[in-house]
Amino acid sequence: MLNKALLPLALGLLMAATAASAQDQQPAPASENTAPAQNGSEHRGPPSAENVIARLDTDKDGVISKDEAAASERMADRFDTIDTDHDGKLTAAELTAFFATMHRPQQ
Ligand SMILES: [Ca+2]
Ligand SMILES: [Ca+2]
Repeated sequence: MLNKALLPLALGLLMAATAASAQDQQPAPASENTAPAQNGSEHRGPPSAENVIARLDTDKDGVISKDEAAASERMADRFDTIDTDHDGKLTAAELTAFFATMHRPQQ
C-alpha cells in the first residue's frame, strides 16, 4: 500500500533526475563551438609540419618529443612511424616527409 502511494513520487524524482542529467550534457556541444580554431584547422587542407609543431611543441624547442606527441592521439599513434631516425623527437623535416606520404594521391 505504501509503495503505491510512493510510486508517483518516485517517478517524479526519476524524471527530475533524468531532466537534470540531460541538462548537464548540454554544455558539451557548446564547448565544441567555443574552440573551433584548433579542430577546424585540422580539417582544412593538409596538415603542415609548422602547424603541428606550433600546436604540440609546448616547450618551444622546435621539435615534438614523445611526451608532447601524447597530447595528440593521432601523433602518439604514429610517433614511431614519423620518427624515422628514432631519436625520440619529431622534427619539421620528419613531419613534412610523413605528411607527404599521407597525402599522396590515391587515384
Ligand atoms: Ca618540444
Ligand atoms: Ca627524429
